[in-house]
Amino acid sequence: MPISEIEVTRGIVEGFTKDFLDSLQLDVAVAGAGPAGMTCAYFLAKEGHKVAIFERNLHVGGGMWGGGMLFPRIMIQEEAAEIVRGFNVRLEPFGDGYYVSDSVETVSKCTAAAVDAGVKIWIGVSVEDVLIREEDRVAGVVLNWRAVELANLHVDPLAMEAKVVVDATGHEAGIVHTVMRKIPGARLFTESGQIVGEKPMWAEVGEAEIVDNTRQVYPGLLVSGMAANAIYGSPRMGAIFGGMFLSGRKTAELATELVRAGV
Ligand code: 48F
Repeated sequence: MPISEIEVTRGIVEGFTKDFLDSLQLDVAVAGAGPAGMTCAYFLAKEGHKVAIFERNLHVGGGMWGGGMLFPRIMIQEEAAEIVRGFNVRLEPFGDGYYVSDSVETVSKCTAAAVDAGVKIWIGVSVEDVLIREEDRVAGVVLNWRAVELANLHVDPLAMEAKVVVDATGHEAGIVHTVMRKIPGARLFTESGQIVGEKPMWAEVGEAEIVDNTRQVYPGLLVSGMAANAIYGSPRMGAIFGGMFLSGRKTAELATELVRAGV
């Protein structure tokens, strides 16, 4: 039975519109579909939360695809292995307490797990700003097409409400930077109240500190993955990824607490 172009168009627009409208009021909005954002969203969806990820690229996976210097392998430590195994990723033991996995397999399977758990992933969509409500609480995401940004077109964004917003934008920590730029005198829940900034590579320290750095950094706004280290002044760690998965899982736990507390 042939299908007309108009029916193809209707199917796509109706499907998109239904899901988009359904996402207008989220429990948790995650900016960035790297390992941290994806893991966070997966655990939240498994708990029954309404969660969406907004990824400005056309592809998900963030810095994971390219492994180390384009060798498509990533290193994962024992502490994070159970999370990655939960995505059905095959892990090759390496030395004492470490594993190597195929980065393409890891991205694909963790994406599949998140989608199966109920996460909605919007690609080509940038979080360009946040919604702010009483007492400067972050209360949602302001969205635009990445293509609009790249073309430098003056097009107003749309918005979705969320009880909690997660900055999982990696090294940029773009959502926290936006909050600091747009709210005069804003103070983060860091010691100085300011963004400390990412330190040069030191894998051992970066991995040791990332879970502790995974916190609510501003009312209604959590930092996850490399964004957490970038805000709290910890080192980067290169192609070892266990901390990203562990940070993602902790972010889900913190977000769950905030959603339950009705923040
Ligand atoms: O960079 P990314 O993979 O962050 P992560 O989950 O993991 C970091 C590791 O990949 C690696 C590392 C390992 O030791 O250091 O760097 O913390 O994923 C971040 C994603 O966020 C997207 C970006 O395209 C990437 O896919 N992103 C960044 N800014 C925005 C955004 C934005 N404003 N709106 C939507 N997506």
